[in-house]
Amino acid sequence: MYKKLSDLERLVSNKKERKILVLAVSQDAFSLNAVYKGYVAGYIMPVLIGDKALTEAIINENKFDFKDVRIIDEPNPEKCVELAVKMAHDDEVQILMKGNVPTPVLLKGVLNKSWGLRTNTLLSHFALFEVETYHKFIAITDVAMNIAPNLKDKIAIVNNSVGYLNKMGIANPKVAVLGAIEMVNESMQATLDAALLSKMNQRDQIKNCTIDGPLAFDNAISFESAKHKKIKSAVAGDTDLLLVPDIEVGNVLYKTLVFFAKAKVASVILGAKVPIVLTSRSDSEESKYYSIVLAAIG
Ligand code: COD
Repeated sequence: MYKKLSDLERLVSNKKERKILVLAVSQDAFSLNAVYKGYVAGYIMPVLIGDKALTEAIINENKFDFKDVRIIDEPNPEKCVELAVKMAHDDEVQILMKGNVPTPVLLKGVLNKSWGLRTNTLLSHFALFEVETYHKFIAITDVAMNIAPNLKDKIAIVNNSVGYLNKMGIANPKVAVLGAIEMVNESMQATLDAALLSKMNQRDQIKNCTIDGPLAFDNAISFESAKHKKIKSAVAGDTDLLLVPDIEVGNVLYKTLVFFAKAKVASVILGAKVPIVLTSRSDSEESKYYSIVLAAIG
């Protein structure tokens, strides 16, 4: 059973080849630092696209000893994104990472209809947490990309995350679909969607996982709470993946865990042709590094 983000290293350390990671708009000390750690650990081989002079200045200042690393000089951020996305589109790289560029610029490139990274499924955000008070990893989706997913979107979001958890060796992840309560209330859409997702899972319309919901947050993560409420569930108290009803719930939960519970987090965007590392400036260096390690599993 995996609990610590450092356990992710075990999952990639048996891979024979480094994954090629392209960093779009590479003149960013925080991203370069995480990329360098992943390079030194032997998990990735970076390609850096950005302003070459600025990128090299950061590399020299920090004494990053990159050997055989390609730096492609492109001062225009939009063009950097286009070049990086096209490399992933053309199978030249296996991971895309956002550097010193706003998220919407990167996503616009990723979603481009002719040279982007769309597949036949929705793109969604997958965040993996190490929480001191929980007995194993807990993943949460979607806290950063899909704003107000409908039932069809939620099916795609669950499938993306379950597929990734399966790749991580978690064969039949337990998925809790969150609501404010654990009863179906016809006025609460989240509880209706949760019940439908659970039934679809029972009927094998959503595979490779066990889904239950609606579950309130306490029942999802605590056996005692579930027992107290006499909830019979194969998921309650032992959840691997929390599906949140919308981006507001997800984002507040994510930040609450990080700021109040001092949780550690790694995250990737799934559903595109390659995993995308899309951390923000406020994420810790550790979080950026483990996001790269998480992406290298895919
Ligand atoms: N997966 C696949 N295709 C998508 C997705 C997706 N998740 N989202 C949009 N598309 C496609 C649409 O089908 C359409 O063809 C095209 O992209 C444009 O769609 P729009 O007009 O809905 O897209 P945008 O550009 O208005 O919005 C897409 C965003 C991902 C930018 C938007 O959903 C968004 O702003 N999400 C929240 C990002 C955010 O603020 N996160 C906070 C993070 S900390």
